[in-house]
Amino acid sequence: MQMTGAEIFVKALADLGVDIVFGYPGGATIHIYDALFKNVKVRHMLCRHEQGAVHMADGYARASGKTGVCLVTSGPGATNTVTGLATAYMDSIPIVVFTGQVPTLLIGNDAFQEADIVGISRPCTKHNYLVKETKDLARIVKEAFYIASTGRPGPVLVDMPKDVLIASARYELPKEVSIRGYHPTYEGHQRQVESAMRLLLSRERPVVYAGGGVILSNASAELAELAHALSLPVTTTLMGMGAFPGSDPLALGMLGMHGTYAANMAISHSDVILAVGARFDDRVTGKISEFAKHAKIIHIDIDPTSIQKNVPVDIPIVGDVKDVLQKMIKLVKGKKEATAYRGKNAAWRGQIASWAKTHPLTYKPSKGKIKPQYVVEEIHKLTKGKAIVATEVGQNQMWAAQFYSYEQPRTFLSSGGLGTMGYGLPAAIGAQVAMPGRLVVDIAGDGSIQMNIQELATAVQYNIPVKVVILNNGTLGMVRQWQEFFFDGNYSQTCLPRIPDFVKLAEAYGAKGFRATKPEEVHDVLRKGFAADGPVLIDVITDPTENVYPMVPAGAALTEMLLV
Ligand SMILES: Cc1ncc(C[n+]2csc(CCOP(=O)(O)OP(=O)(O)O)c2C)c(N)n1
Repeated sequence: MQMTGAEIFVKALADLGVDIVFGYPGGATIHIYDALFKNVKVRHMLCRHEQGAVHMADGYARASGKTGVCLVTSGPGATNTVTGLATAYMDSIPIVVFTGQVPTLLIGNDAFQEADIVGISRPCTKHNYLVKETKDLARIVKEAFYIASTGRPGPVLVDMPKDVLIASARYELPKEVSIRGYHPTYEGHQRQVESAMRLLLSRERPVVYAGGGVILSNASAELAELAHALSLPVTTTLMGMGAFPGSDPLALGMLGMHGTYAANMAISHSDVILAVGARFDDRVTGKISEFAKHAKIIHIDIDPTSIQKNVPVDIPIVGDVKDVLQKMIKLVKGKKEATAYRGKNAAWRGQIASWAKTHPLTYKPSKGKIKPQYVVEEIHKLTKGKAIVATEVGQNQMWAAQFYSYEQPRTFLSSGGLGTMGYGLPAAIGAQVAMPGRLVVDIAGDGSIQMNIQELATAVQYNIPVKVVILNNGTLGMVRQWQEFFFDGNYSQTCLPRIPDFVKLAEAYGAKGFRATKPEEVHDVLRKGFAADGPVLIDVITDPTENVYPMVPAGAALTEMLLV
């Protein structure tokens, strides 16, 4: 049967099981919108900004493990997705962004609303396509989903010229996908796995350094099993929060610039590191020549190019984290070597426990002022640690990582790699769409929330009951903190004057607004806000002078932490 490109596109989405598309229409995609109007299978959520739409697709993907989908028009619609693409690219999140394009004949002619989005997005997508013929459309849609979700996941962009969407062709969705030169390695090499285990068991001061790859490969259960079999202390990156239960006695919390004292000391004094689905980001390593100087490094990653990229690795294992951990578990499970090893590293665990005891994550309460850490602790108490938490970027993000204990994967959604202010609210909406039964909280800063606050309108339109908690310190807190520490307190452009009345703003959008200005109000205001129906914004006026500790100054070694 002949169908238009627009109809083929929508049918392909339906046949691939896409249940929701986050998007914003325009002239180049108007035929698709007409086809969507007539298709009942694919829901469309109308966002208020294309950047919001991509972050929603991204939050949907992080919370559910499914691929998120975004649809925008050509030109400015397409360029507005770039920050969202780069955000997903840095954090290896599977999304597919579909863009409209001017008619093929006009490409390169400075046509109205033309942008070379394939060129622009090349460095921040895993792959991208310009569809040249209607007959290729269904195949390309299928390939895009395949590439986004396999191997090291990532964003894929498909650019669709208007004439391709108008012309007709037969609908043929291929059964299988095969792409020349693209064959991710899933199975870890058995002999490498064996040498890794030999190395690990020969050492006494092990640390597991777990990243977002553990979550992406759904390998949290395996990580816990291996760690428990050998009593391995586990530290996670920001992206790895929830990959290992925060309350587990073996959990050290986050490492790196704002990591715990115990995690940073353990990494610095370890003699072997098992890096699992992590990429040795500079926020994690600090001064690279000082990083884990005494340790041999085993690195498991599905992406061979991320191994040896930042640090020399002694035993590389390319493969799916889940497969490799399963192989490792097989080698030690129930074996007497495992029991012996738990004895062998006991002294080390004792040392780590004493580090954790001398410098726990803490803050000084101050009379009359609301401490942001306290707010996060209260959110944790009230949600019993079961919420899905999205964050914006800055101090709010770090406190959300430090003072909420994440017990399960896919419960902490944050822009780790790119550090995108404005990510949290749309990501929270996307997560709530994916997980309608869960409580989803966006922990926000007063600066970041203003970057995509228009998406409150989307939440209200579709009655998405996200709860936004603004840690309102009246400043661009994280930058202000750097100015205080490293620029003699020259607070250049970090004081945010004219902050809107967030409660009134929430109400103007049709959401509910609450406010706490004193410590004794925090608990009740949060309780009321979380219990209220629909989208809610809770403005908490916090101490503007509060800083995030510990802090490893940029370029310093992990042992050179500034402590409270
Ligand atoms: C889009 C974008 N612009 C600028 C920055 C640089 N930046 C990092 S943290 C920060 C301050 C964030 O302020 P706020 O949202 O109020 O959060 P707080 O640090 O006060 O919790 C800024 C400006 C960024 N990360 N992203």
